[in-house]
Amino acid sequence: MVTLYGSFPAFGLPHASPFVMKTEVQLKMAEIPYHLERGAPADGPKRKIPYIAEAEHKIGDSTFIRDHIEKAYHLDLDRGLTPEMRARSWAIERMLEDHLYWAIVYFRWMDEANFAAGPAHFFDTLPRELREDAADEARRAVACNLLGQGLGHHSPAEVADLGSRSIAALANLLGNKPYLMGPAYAAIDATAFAMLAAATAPVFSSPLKDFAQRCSNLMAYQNRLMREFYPCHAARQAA
Ligand SMILES: N[C@@H](CCC(=O)N[C@@H](CS)C(=O)NCC(=O)O)C(=O)O
Repeated sequence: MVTLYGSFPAFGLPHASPFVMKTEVQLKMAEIPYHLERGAPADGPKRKIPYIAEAEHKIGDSTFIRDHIEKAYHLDLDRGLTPEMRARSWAIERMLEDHLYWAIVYFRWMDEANFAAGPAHFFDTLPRELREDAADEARRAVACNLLGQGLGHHSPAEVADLGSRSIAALANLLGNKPYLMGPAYAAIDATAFAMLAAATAPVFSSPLKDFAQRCSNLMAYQNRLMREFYPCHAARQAA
């Protein structure tokens, strides 16, 4: 049995981490039974979540986890896709994971109100006198990561502009198809769904969320995938 070490419901989403949501949706697409545990990045082989454990092995990074499940269970989440569609999927995945994700992180962590409404609560279980320092230290580490990645050097308006270009590209790539590659879902839909859900998470306000919410095809797609893969969460949201 696969154990998925991941995050927890937060920010009005099934998971705080879009990478955990991507992997969980890919496990559901693959119809592989799994057990979900809360994981600490420091315990993972890549010092990030998600990671999975199966028998003696621990595998980290959502892309390598997908590779592992496809090989171990002899399946292909992109079956039926042409080489050109697979190449397009990879390009979309990199845009979402290595670009849009960081714009989402920027607005979650660097915006005062969003930080207070979201990431600051990661430290709620610490003794009261330690919380503020721990939150400040984590925030400084995220600011450093954003500088290393590059987006941290830009103003909020510039990050909003760049991130919105990725969302607009995704909206145009989806067009009026049910899924990114056509009538049936493929692995890339797990990433796109998870990143869109993260960009529009209920507890945050951001220009990315405003932009995404104006893309009606993306919102219909996100809501459909939420009903398909997280029916209980979708029903709670609708109530
Ligand atoms: N490339 C990784 C990215 C995973 C990732 O960035 N996870 C974040 C949570 S969304 C994390 O563990 N951050 C904690 C840290 O960097 O200390 C993947 O695809 O799994």
